[in-house]
Amino acid sequence: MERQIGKTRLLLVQGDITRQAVDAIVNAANSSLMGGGGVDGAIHRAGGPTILAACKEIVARDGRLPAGRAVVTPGGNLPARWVVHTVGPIYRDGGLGEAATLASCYRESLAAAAEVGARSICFPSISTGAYRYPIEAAAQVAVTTTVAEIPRHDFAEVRFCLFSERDLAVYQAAIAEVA
Ligand code: AR6
Repeated sequence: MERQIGKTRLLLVQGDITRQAVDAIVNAANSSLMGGGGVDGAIHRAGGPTILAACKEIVARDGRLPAGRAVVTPGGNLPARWVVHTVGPIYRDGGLGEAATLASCYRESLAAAAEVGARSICFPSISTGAYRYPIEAAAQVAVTTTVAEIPRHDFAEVRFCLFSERDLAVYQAAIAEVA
C-alpha cells in the first residue's frame, strides 16, 4: 500500500525491518539503550557491535533515554546507514499519557533522522510488542502523527514495516482513514 503526501511517498511493507534498504530504520528500544528482545534484539544482532558501542557512548554522555525521545547511531552492518533509537511508552490503561508519548516517538524520530540527512526512514510498530500497546490504537497514533509531520521535512519516503500480516492490515486500515 502506498500514498503520496506532497513530495513524500508513504509506504507499508510486511517483513523484517533489519532487511529494509532505507537511510534510517527506527528501533523500538528501552531507556537503557543496551538492547533487548523483539525488534531491538533483531537490530543489534543484524547490525553488529558498532550499534551498542554508540549507544553506550550516548548513555555515558546523556544518561538513559526517556520515553518519547530519539537518538541516532550508525547502522553498522545493516543496509540502513543509521538507526534511530526511540523508547515507546509501556501501555497501562491509556490514561497515563501513552498516546502523547507514542506520538512523540514518531515526531522525534523523524526530526532526528532529518537532522542527520536521512531521506528515507522505516518505522516498526513501536510499543505494540513487549510494551503491550493495543495495535489498533497504536496504529492510529503512528499514522496520524507521521502524516501530520511529513510536510515539515523533506523525506522522499517514509515506510512502516509490520512483522505480521494482521498488523499490516491494521496499519492499512489506519492509513485508509487519514490519508
Ligand atoms: N522487524 C519488524 N518488526 C518486528 C521485528 C522485526 N525484525 N521483530 C519484532 N517486530 P517490540 P516494544 C515487531 O516488543 O513493544 C524490547 O525488548 C513486533 O511484532 O520489539 O516497543 C526492547 O528492548 C511488534 O509488532 O517493541 C524494549 O525493552 C513490534 O515490532 C521493549 O522490547 C514492537 O515489538 C520494547 O517493546
